[in-house]
Amino acid sequence: MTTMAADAGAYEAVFDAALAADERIEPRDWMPDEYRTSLIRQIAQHAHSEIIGIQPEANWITRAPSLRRKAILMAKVQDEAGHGLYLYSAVETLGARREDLLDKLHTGRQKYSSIFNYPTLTWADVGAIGWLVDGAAITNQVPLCRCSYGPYARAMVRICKEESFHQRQGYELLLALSRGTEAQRAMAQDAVDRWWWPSLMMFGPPDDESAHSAQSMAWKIKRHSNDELRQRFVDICVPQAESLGLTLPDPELRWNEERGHYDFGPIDWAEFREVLRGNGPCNAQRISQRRRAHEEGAWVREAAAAYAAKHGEARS
Ligand code: FAQ
Repeated sequence: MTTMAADAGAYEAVFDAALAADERIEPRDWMPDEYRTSLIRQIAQHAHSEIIGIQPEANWITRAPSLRRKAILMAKVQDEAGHGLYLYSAVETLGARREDLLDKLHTGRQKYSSIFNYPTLTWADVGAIGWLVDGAAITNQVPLCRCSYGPYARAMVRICKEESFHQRQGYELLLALSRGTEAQRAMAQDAVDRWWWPSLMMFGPPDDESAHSAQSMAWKIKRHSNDELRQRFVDICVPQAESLGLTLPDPELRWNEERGHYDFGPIDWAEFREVLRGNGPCNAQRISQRRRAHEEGAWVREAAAAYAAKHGEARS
């Protein structure tokens, strides 16, 4: 064995031992190239989702029904931008450049969550996103607080706290509508009917079609499979829907005593695949709006770079 090969073997053994002991892998630690690449893929997709996810909700800021609702929604949207910031910073610790990641998003070479390709047709959609989309995000992300990669795990702790607050505001918004006039209740029900199935798709393809799950779980990036988390989410939502006085649009939804879980009907995976291919209701609009925002924000990046250069000069 050459010295270099012996060194690589020793590094790998240290990496494997750290994973086995549930220790965190930190940016300066040795890690397999595939581990690094897979983390860049997942965290970049997650960061892109946070900033694209601003669009459907920001659509309602100017039309929020009261000053209180407007202030809450603006704070939530700012939180999502902040999540994007933590996550882009986390990917940078792996050696990726933010400009490259954004370029990949803008040219369709990196994905963002399927859920943000659906339109927000009424005010109740803001509530449905908070309750269901943030609810699904929390279910998926709480286990990521124990992800083996330190910077991602730590970013997740704060993100999950903020997402919990978002989920509560969505629930409270829907409760107010559900207890309101008949038209308001119908609007809440319609929003839940449209967001339920896309929310279940957020957890990714079924386990037997999930390309990355087995390896990601072996590396302790993911702690549970897509189907496990999807089931957990359904089990949480059913009693919450009952408390809201709303129904979930699935005639096959029923408690299974033997499994100790709710059974649910089949998911339309053809629709999911179409959305991933770029053919969802809002894919084109989301990307063109993102590109425009990026171009219009060029002066901010230039000013920040000029300030940083001057600041750096002053210090040296
Ligand atoms: N949409 O092998 P798997 C939020 C892709 S929450 C689009 O199972 P993996 C908060 C997947 O990338 C939303 N693509 O993949 C918020 C892969 O393609 P690739 C974001 C999807 O990684 C709330 C291929 O399918 N959250 O933004 C989706 O093991 C409200 C095969 O799939 C995260 O990103 C999908 N739904 O598991 C913001 C959480 N599902 O990369 C604003 C972190 C799968 O080979 C308002 N990510 N794909 O080209 C994860 O936990 C995982 O990456 C999964 C997918 C679970 C999403």
